Amino acid sequence: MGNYFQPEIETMPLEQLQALQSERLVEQVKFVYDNVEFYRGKMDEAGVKPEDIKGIEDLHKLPFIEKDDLRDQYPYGLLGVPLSECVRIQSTSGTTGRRVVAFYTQGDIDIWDECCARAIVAAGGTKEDVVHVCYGYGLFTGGPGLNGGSHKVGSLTLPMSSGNTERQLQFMQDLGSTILCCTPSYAANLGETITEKGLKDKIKLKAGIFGAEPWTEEMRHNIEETLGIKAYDIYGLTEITGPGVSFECEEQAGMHIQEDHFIPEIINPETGEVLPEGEIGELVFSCITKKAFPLLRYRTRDLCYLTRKKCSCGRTHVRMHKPMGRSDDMMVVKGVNVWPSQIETVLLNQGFQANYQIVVDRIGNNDTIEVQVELTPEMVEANDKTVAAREAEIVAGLKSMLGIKVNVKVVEPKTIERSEGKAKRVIDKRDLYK
Ligand code: DLL
Repeated sequence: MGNYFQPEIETMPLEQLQALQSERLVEQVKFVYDNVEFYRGKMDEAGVKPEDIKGIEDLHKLPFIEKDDLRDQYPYGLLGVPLSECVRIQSTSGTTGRRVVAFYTQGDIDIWDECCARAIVAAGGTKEDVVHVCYGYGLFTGGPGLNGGSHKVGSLTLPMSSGNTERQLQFMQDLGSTILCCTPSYAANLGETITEKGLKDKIKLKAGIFGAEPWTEEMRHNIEETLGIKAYDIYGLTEITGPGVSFECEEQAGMHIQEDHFIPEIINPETGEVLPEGEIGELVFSCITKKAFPLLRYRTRDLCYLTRKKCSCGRTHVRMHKPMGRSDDMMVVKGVNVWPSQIETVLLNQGFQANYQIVVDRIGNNDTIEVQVELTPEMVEANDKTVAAREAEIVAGLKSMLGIKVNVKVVEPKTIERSEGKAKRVIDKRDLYK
């Protein structure tokens, strides 16, 4: 049997859960129709009135919301409450051109904390634990989310944020951290350093809650082995709330979605048709309790499938398989969401043409990203800058656009292989979606 933060909700019989979802959905649809002009417009355009939505069986009638809608409505167009009711914003990682700003009321923060608390308790957390959070703090949701969840559980929270491995390890030993929260690649890094320094006997970690990027079962085994812990997956996205939209229980067999707050659907990404349980497609979420940023039928672009097979932990909430790919070309590199179009924008702004290639790899536990771009014939003729100077300019442009260091190689014209069909601009050697 499982460890629960709120057993009455987490193990609620399906029929009761669906009745609760229906009630909340009906209320939420009316709320967004009345309070968000953009939604009213979308629903009117689709010919759907709030009274047409009588329960979850009518969810499919609502129009989808896409990332481009969020961009077009930046920053306030999707607010469901007056700005004075909002107490926080969070934002997606390092993506200037595609930045999404999500707003929270205090009630929304409470819901988010509750979801993260459920994840921590599912990983065995209690008020006796020391929760070591080295997800980034700030606009990124990782740090604030797990921090809030840990407070709610009553654990001692170490708000370490990311980086400075020496200090992480020192605090881990001195303060007896028992639950580690960070990206799986950073956990693997910590594991490697702990092994190198022979510190395994000096740390007390028992569990880790890792997410924000794709990771494989091999990585899980490696992390569990080097850190001597049980490693739990956690999923979420800024638009929906941040981490805690779903999380693993002790069965480590898919992530339970917090269905009392978020209704999931799986759709065919080409046609938008809702797919039956078990089929792989794009994950879509409707937020039925949040008020400041109440997205309905938001297309995540993450590909996976859902299962309602009974889980022996006792939770009745549906499980999602870990993301198996994307229906767009977003990559998560060093924990940061990166779109090839952002890289192209930087290159074109600096006078290059779209003859480039992006190579993503993982050396040890660290992601690397290299951009190769051809000089244009005009640049060769003008001969007014060295290749090194051009490379430095692109590195700086990409750092400012993405927030991460990208290696850049400027090459001679016509040296990057031309494709006969759709250009293959991205080579991702990591093979993380398995
Ligand atoms: O990454 C929220 C988060 C923080 C989740 C900490 C878990 C832990 P965003 O920066 O908005 O939010 O990125 C969301 O990251 O659509 C997925 O593509 C990817 N992602 C998040 N969690 C996982 C996971 C946070 N466990 C995007 N496995 C999502 C695979 C994940 N991909």
